[in-house]
Amino acid sequence: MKKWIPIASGLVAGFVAATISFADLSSSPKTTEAANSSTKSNAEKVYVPFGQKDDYYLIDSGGHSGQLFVYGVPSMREIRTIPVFSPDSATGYGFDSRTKKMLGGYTWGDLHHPALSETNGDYDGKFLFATDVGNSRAAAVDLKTWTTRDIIKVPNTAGPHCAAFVTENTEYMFLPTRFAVPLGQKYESLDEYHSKYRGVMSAVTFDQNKEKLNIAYQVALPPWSYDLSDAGKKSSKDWAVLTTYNTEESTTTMEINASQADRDYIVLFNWKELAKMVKEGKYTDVNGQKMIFPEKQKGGIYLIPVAKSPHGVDVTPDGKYFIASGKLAPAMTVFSFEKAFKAVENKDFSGERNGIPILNYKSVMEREVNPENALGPLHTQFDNKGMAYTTMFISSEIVKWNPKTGETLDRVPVQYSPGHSVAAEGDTVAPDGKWLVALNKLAKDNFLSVGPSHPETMQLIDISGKMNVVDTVPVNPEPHYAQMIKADKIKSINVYPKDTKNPDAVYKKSDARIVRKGNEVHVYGIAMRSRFIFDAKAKRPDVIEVNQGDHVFIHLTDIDFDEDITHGFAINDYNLNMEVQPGETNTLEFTADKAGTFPLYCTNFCSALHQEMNGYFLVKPKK
Ligand code: CUK
Ligand code: CUA
Repeated sequence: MKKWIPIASGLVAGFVAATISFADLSSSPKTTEAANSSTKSNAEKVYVPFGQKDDYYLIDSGGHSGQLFVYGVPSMREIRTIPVFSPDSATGYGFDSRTKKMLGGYTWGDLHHPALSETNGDYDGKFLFATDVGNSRAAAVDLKTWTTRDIIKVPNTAGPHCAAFVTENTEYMFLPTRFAVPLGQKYESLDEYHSKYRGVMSAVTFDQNKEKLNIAYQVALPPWSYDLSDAGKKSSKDWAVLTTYNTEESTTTMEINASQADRDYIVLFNWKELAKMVKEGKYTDVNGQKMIFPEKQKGGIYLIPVAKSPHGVDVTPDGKYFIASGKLAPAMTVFSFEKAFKAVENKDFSGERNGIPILNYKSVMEREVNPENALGPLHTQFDNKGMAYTTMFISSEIVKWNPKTGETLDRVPVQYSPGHSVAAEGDTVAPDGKWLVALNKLAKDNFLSVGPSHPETMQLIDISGKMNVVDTVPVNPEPHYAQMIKADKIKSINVYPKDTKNPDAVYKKSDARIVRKGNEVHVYGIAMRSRFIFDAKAKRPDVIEVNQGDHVFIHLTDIDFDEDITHGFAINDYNLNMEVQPGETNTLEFTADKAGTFPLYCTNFCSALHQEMNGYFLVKPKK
């Protein structure tokens, strides 16, 4: 049993250590005997016997790895890595022409908040969205194939950290920027920050049939930093909220300067009203985007004062409240949508900033909740009874509380410093209330040492009764947020269906061929157990021969329509690698600039004769 070690520094640590002990917070039995039996029953809770499957998928953000990690719950076994914003040589992601083009030359991303698509406020298991803070992009992942299908670059903005959170029927996801920049990211002196810089929010749509992301419109919010956002639900479904910090508009030493004011704001906006403005042509064209300037186009956007430098804001499953947590203030503040709508209607304003009206705090605030000694509240999740679970970054615990009364119901220490937590079906109108996973920033002494840098951790917490931490597993950087969905909602496919309309696909061995058009060489090839066929009629069907300088397209179809028979394709010393999954057709496009003899081979173990699955790529030197 781990000791509870507060990780906070200075005064705070002393204060916490002095006032909270492990025994106060933990429900764990104290005798060794009892601890053993509790450990055993916990082990049984996470044990999924061979042949049986987990009940939930946990899809975890990979932060600055640019990837997503897929786990099973309750076993907490890692099943898969899905590359999204970074190339991945294990799958050839970013090497084949479709994904290479999609990555647009970027070799990394910072993926924070995955969001599942919703229908009527419930996860529908079709798509997952995520944003990239590092290079201002948004992505859509298809959950039939678990592959990234589209990536869009978001202009006029720099780091859409706060997303993605989708509206009730996945009409929009809102991408407010973390960093304010001049429109078009043009050069402007920081002395002009107030007048020339903006914190742009983008409203992004997704066409599920075409699998295409699109920017519907943007809003030029004041030059502040925008943090977490969430969409309304049920009676608040036309609205969305986001938190702000640095409303001080400081341009240096943010650590100090962005924490001066006692209050920052929540931005509350009605996306139906904004969409209507755009439809009526009430916008300005900025670098090809439809931009709403709130100081010119009044209505639809309001500010609500909130305890300084808030981080998270979360809408309750019933859609009645939104809860903001101040990382610097020890309180969670519950606001009422109904009261906010009334304040909007009555023009119950206490002033305005940058042309946006500020709603009267007292009129909208429901209650401030401050559990004793709970420090650093960040993000809140919910169970099936509407109870809230807030991560406490500084006091390293999860606090369960009742948003309707403010009463603290339960607390459990986690190891250590949780950022987000995620509940089963947590962002829906009907969370499951069975599991909560704490996404911890620090592992400290939890695992075998692998040097100065430690992994982050995830802890599985049984929330069906008194909170009980049943498992701790290491996870790659960085678990910012995750989604947990019932496994039976996901309809993965086992093989790609034949696509007879795809001109690059070849399903019959005798159709494999190499076509030359000037200096363009198109290989229409086949991968199967256990050989390549590039040219069915050639003396050596598994050899590709080109001239130096030729532009080469290798279209490869895996004709093993068989579960789990994926082939790889790599050309030695050409820095090229891709995979073709069962039934899939994929293309590598490159210039054969290096003359010589280069073996090519299958990188993915596919049969007893996988080692024989190879050939040659011959490049005849220029005279
Ligand atoms: S953030 Cu709050 S802990 Cu990117 Cu959601 Cu990481
Ligand atoms: Cu095909 Cu290994």
